Amino acid sequence: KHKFWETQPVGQFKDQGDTSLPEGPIQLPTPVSEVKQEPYNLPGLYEWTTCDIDSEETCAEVYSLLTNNYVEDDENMFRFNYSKEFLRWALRPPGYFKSWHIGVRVKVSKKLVAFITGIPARIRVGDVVVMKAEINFLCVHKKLRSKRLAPVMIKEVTRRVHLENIWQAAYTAGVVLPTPIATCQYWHRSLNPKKLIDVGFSRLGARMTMSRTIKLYKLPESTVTPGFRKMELLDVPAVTRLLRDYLRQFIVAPVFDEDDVEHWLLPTENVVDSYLVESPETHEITDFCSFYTLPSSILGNQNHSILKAAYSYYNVSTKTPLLQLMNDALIVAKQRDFDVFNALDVMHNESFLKELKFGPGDGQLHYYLYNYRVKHALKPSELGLVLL
Ligand code: NHW
Ligand code: EN5
Repeated sequence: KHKFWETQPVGQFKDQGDTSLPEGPIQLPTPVSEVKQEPYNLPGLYEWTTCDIDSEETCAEVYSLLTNNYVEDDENMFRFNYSKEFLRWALRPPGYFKSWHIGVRVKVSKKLVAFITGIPARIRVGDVVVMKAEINFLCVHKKLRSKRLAPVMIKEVTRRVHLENIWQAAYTAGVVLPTPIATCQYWHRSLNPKKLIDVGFSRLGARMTMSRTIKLYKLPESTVTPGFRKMELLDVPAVTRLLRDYLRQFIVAPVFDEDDVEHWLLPTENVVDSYLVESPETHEITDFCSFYTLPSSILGNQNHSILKAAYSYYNVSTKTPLLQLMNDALIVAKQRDFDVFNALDVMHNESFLKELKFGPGDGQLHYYLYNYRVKHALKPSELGLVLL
């Protein structure tokens, strides 16, 4: 059934429930000198390219490939529209490898037709911290689908990750593959219900009118928590401590140092927003919340072409109740003109989703590890990791 995935060091469906298999790496590392030195072969019309995302021209080519060919919902009404600034942010974290930004071009025309990326990350699984690659932005042009290009791209990124002496990876997907370590649910909080209904993102509830719906989702004009403010560069040490302490409780979570926090959480216009609560008395940083900006193209609507979505990222509450903190996050997202606020049921998110009027979406997100077996699938609330 999975001709490619059956050959890979990942948990297999047939082994599910076999508790005799040990937790940990499935294949042992080999010396880097023994890693295949040449790229995998592509079908003859295509060639590999390493994408220099710093180059405005290359970044624009990647942007246009993804904008036209990346992930859609199951009814093909919306397609992710990651911005160029977002792609630069997502692909250039501390210690990134340019060689992990891999494209495929048509030899004659040089047109970019496929893409896959890795970035390095330290991730803890249980008590074990491993350097991993996070794999994302796998995309094959719509006209080249089902030609088994994806397996070659996955093997090539694996080879280039191995060349850096890294032997594990983490990735998420909307499709079921062998085999998820966890399956999460997307939840959506309407901020602009009229537009969401107009474009088919949501529907009028039973016995609901448009004006009752608008009233239902109405939010205060300004945030309510005293000391709630945008994160600044000076906050990086305090936020790092807060986040590291918080993430220790989850079975799978990233291990962030100050450089990671500066990169991933310091606000970047139209990419990532972070807010914190500074105690008006002690000036202690007690709480933190963040979201990233990922619009979707609206396919075939007369009136609207972009859905502006915020995605919950990392949130930490020690003093302010999480419910109140996230309500303030919704308020700032509304102020900044987002149409919808999305969240997964990871970490402690379940504790606020229903009360803050999020509703379950029609999409799921499956989490995977490459070359690392876990004994049992995890609950979403045991995950402390959010991938972009
Ligand atoms: S998930 C988003 C993936 N991208 C999209 O959905 C965009 C729209 N779709 C496409 O571009 C986030 C194509 O449909 C793609 C497949 C390219 C998805 N992950 O070429 P063929 C990520 O980027 C398997 C993994 O004929 P295609 C995470 C499929 O099961 N495998 O298909 C990426 C089949 O194998 P099987 C996927 O439709 C993680 C084979 O591909 C997959 O033309 C990557 C068919 O290939 C997916 N999302 O192209 C893994 N979708 O065994 C990283 C399909 O079942 C692993 N397939 O026969 C770790 C590597 C690093 C290790 C380091 C130690
Ligand atoms: C890797 N980093 O299906 C990412 N989105 O629910 C790749 N549905 O937006 C993995 N179908 O439910 C991507 N509205 C996997 C996700 C792919 C995209 C996807 C889903 C997630 C989504 C929307 C629109 C559905 C349109 C028709 C949805 C309902 C909202 C409603 C608001 C009011 C309260 C109830 C829910």
